[in-house]
Amino acid sequence: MKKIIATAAFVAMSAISANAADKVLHVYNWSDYIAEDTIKKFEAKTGIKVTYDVYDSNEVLEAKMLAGSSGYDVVVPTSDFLQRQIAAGVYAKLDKSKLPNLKNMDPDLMKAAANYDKGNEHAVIYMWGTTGIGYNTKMVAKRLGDKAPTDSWALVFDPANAAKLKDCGITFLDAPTEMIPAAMKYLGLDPRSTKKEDLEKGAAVIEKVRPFIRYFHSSQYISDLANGDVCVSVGWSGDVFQARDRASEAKKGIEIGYSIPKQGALQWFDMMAIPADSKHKDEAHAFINFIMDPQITADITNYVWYANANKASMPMVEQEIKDDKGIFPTPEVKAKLWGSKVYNKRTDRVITRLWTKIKTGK
Ligand code: SPD
Repeated sequence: MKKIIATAAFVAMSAISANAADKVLHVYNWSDYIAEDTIKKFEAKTGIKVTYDVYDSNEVLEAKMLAGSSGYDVVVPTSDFLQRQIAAGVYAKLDKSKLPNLKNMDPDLMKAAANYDKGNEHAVIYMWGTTGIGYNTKMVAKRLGDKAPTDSWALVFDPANAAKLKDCGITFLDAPTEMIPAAMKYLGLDPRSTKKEDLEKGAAVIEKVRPFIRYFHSSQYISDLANGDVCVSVGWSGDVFQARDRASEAKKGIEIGYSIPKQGALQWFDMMAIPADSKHKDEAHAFINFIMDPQITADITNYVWYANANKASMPMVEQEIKDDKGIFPTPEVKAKLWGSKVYNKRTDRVITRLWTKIKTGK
């Protein structure tokens, strides 16, 4: 009898472990965008084994999504890219009955995200931020004086300033739909304009400072700013704060600042979504729901320095982060932020052509 029970227990255990081993999830997220232990905690809680890959460009993610059969179950496009990918049928509708933690989300921010995804049917906010300027306070002051316009897009788009900063290193995001509108705003144009002539004027601003730009890249600047290898980066809020944090831990006297330029800046939402061809939709829902756990979201914000949209997580977010106006801007600054524009194919082609010319000179 004992032997039968032992055999039955063994069979049951093997079934459980075979089941757990079967449960897998493929996540594709931005680089430097999750706490060290988030995935481990999810695996321990659910028994689902996660493969976690990273990217640093919406264009790269979009190419994979439009090609299909990416193999990914959860991806994190920015709201504007999300919208046109939804229109292309890339994403599955969320089954909200599997997302009880939706109750933790900030209704105002989810309403803002609904401008890109009607009824929040396909996606949930992961983190949000702004695209501004990260700078090495001492290196910039040495070249431009104490009155350096670190609060203005003129710091990087005025050739007189950019020329003086060339030797210490200026970097731009390799993100045409963010850089060209920022240059348009510097000129006093509507950064959301889709008029060809406005986009061309913005691109011309960047072409003029092109000789002074060290590189166009969307993740390398974190370590380069932190190490003093570059002095000014147009970058994403949390990434610049990560650079600041690394610099202060290294104790080499490098101080990094982040500014949302006085003319205004882009505010964006990165959204968790499930590709329509995902083979692990239950696991994907479990992951999205897990991320919306208030403590898990707070841990991520505390690690990556990005604002989240999870109201219930706020008591667990470090005070230093909640108080930082570069992460959670004041209402006055918020009023100057603009939302990502969703470009149609024609405008997208114009932007791609202008960007290629900026980067290659052709
Ligand atoms: N390292 C994480 C960067 C996340 C940036 N999201 C992209 C926003 C694009 N507007």
